[in-house]
This record gives sequence, structure tokens and C-alpha cells, in this order.
Amino acid sequence: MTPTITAFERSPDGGKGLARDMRVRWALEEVGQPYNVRLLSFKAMKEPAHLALHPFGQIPTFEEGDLALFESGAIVFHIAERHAGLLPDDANARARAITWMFAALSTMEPPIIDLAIARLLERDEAWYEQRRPVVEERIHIRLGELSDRLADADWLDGAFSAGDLLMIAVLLRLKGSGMLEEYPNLSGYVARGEARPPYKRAFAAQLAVFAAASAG
Ligand code: GTB
Repeated sequence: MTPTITAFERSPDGGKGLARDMRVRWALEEVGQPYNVRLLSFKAMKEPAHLALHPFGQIPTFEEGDLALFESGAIVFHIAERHAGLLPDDANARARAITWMFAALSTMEPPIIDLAIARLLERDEAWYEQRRPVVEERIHIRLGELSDRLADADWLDGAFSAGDLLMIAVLLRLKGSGMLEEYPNLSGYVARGEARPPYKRAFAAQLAVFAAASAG
């Protein structure tokens, strides 16, 4: 059965692959699972039909038969559990890869999202220039720790896993900010993720949606 995911009809990132359907697309591409995409306007995301799938009225969602999921991390985990290629077979290695999935979403992502929200919504506040370095410092602490752990390895724990997929998806949000570039091994890690053909296919697919919306 071909799953259906939801994505922005017109992503506010201009097709940079920063919306969270990108990590789901990437996971599906990694395991070779074709998928359909239902595009939603901001209005449709808050209507009852979508709220029945996603209690917070957001994207992405994932539907497959009578299963409906929300939360990009849970969706990537589901894909990784149902298909070979994103989680190791060895039980301990699998548990460690899952640990990295949680680390990406619950340790690395919150300060990075904090900065994005500050830049988007707080830029005009009188206290913005005071708060910004505080938020950036929190990110630097985590980047430094992650950089130390990754050292000169290609991936976080052995072969590429769903842990790397989510970690790279989270770090991509910092691309171009100059922050990531201060940690050459992390920049290289992100670049290795972006160079994977499944990532490229997922990126092209979401960009095509944005291009079509802009042309139409
Ligand atoms: N924890 C949830 C998950 O991981 O699935 C978070 C889902 C989420 O934040 N979805 C966002 C959404 O639907 C889109 S991805 N927002 C609309 C709403 O809440 O009404 C977040 C996002 C939005 C925009 C950019 N951008 O423009 O760069 C990047 C990421």
C-alpha cells in the first residue's frame, strides 16, 4: 500500500527543504518506499478533516491503510521499523540509533528552533539583540558536544541510520547561519547527508512542489 504524507502547498522556506515533511520524504526515499503527497494550505491544516489526523493542525502526517500518524520523528521511526535500511539489526546498535533519533529531536532541535522563532517573531523587540547571543550560545554548546562525539567518524554510530537522518535534518536548519561552519566535522557530516541520492530525490520532490506553486 502506498502511504500518503502531507506537506505545505506553498512552503514558507521557499523550497529549501526545511519543513518537516522533508525528513519523512528522505526516510521514504532511503528505504525505497514510493509515496503520495497531499498538499495543504494553512487554512486546510486547521480544518476538521486535517485536525482528525493531526491534533495540532500541522504537517507532516502519514497515512497507510487504516494507520494515521503525526509527528515527524514518530513517522520516521515507523518507516525505519517497517523497512530495512534505517535501523541496525543488532538489538543494542538499534537501541543506540533510536537514542540518536531522540537526541536529535529533544536535545539538538529545541535550541535551534528557539533561534529560528526569535529571528522570525522577535526581531523587532527591544530586547532581541540581548537575547539572541544567549540563544546562540545554547546552540553552540550542543554543537560543540556533538562535534566532539562525532569526531572524525562519518556517522554517529556505525552505519548511516535514522538517527543520522534526523540529526542532519535538524542541523540543516543552521546551514548558512555561520554557526555550523564553525565545526568542520559537523559541516562535513551534513554535507555527507545531503550527498546521499535519497536525500537529493526528497529535496528535488519538495522543491518541485514549491516551483509549481510559484509558477501557478
Ligand atoms: N513536532 C512536529 C513534527 O516534528 O512533526 C512539528 C510539526 C511542525 O512544526 N509543522 C510545521 C507546521 O505545520 C511545519 S514544519 N506549521 C504550521 C502550523 O503550526 O500552523 C516547521 C517549519 C515551518 C517553516 C519553515 N520554514 O519556513 O523554514 C521551517 C520549518
